[in-house]
Amino acid sequence: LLETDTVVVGLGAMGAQALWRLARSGVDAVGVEQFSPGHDRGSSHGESRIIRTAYLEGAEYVPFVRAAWRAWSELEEASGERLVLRTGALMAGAPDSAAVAGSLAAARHHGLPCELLSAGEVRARFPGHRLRTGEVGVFEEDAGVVLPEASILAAVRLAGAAGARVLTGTVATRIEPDPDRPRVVVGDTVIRARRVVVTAGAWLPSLVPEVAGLGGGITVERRVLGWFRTTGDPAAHVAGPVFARDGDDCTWYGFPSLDGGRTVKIGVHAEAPGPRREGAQWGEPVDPDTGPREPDPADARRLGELTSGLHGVEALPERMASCMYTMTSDEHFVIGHRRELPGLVLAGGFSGHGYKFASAVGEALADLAGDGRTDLPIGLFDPHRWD
Ligand code: PYC
Repeated sequence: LLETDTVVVGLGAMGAQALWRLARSGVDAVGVEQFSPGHDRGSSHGESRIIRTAYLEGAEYVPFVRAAWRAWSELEEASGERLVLRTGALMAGAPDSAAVAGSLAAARHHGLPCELLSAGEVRARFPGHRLRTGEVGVFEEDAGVVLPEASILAAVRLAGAAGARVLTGTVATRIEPDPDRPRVVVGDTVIRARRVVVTAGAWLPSLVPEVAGLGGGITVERRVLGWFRTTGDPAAHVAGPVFARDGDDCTWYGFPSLDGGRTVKIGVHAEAPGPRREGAQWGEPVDPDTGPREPDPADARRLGELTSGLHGVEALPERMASCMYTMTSDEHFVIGHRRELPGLVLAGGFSGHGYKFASAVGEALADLAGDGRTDLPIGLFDPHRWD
C-alpha cells in the first residue's frame, strides 16, 4: 500500500502538466504511466501540435487558449526549454467553411487581429500553399507549434525535481472512487490518496467505465499523420504557418517543416459528413491496445491526395504515424468532477483538439485536486453538462 496526497493516472499531455503543477505547489504526488513519458501509443506524440487563438471550434474557448499561452510560458521558463514556436496560422477553405467562418467569428468576438486573404494573396504570401479559386485564408499571428514529447518530458522532469514520484511501465488496472481516500490499483500495489486525477487519454473509457457513456458515448478513433519530403526550394516550408484547411471531403492540417525544410507533416483531422470513402477508414472506433493502429498503403494514398493543396511536396509520405482521438459527442472536453465518482478529478475526451490546452488543463486539474475549484474558464467542459 502506497499513501500519497494525489495520484495522477496517465502522464501524457494533460497528466504530465498536472503532476508538475501539483509537485511545484508542494503537494505530495505520484504519477503513474503505463509506458514511458513521451511514448507514441496514445495522443501525445508526433513532434508537433497546433496552438492558435481565434478558435474556430467556438469563441468560448478563447479565454482558455489565452490561459494556455500563459501557462506554456511558465513551463518554458521553469524548464529553460523552447517548447512553443510562434509561426502564425493559416485557416483556409470556402468562405463559409468552419475553418474560415469559425476563426473569423472568434476573432470578431474577442477583437483578435486576423487577416482575410484571397487565394492569390495566400499563394503570394505562403508559397507552400495552393488554394483553389474561391477559397480564402485567414491568417493569425498568435499561433504556432507546441512540441508535445518535449513538453511532456520537461513537465515530468520538473515534477520529479519538485518531489513527485513517477512510476513508469506500470498499468493502472482499477480506480476505486471514495470521497475520502480513493484508490488506484497498479499491479499488486494499491495507491491510496486524497484525490485521484485521471488523465488516461484513450484509456479513460475502459479505466473509468462510468464515463464511457457520457453524452451518448466517449469513443476512441484512430487518425494517421504523415511526413512528406519537400521538393524544390524548401524555404517556403521552413517559414510557413501551421494550418488547417477545410476541403471537400475532410478537414486537414499541417505544420511548417521542423527539420530544416526536408519534410512537412500533415494529417486529417475530420472527415466531412456524408458517405464514407473507400480505403482508409478514419473515424472508426478502435481499441487503443489492440488497434488496428499501424498506418497502411491506403492511409498513405489518402494522405498523399491532400498534397495537391500544397506546393513543392511529394505525393507519398516518407513515414507515417497513427494517433488516438478520444471523442465526445459534442467535441468539447470533459474536465472536472462527477458526483457518482467521489474523489476523482477527470480530464478526457479532448476530441482531437486538446493538446494546445494541456498547460492550462494541468493547472486546472491541480486546482481541482486541491480545494475542488479553479478560476480557469472550464465551464464548457463540465462532466455533468449532458445530465
Ligand atoms: O486543434 O489545431 C488543432 C488540431 C490540428 C489537428 C488536430 N487538431
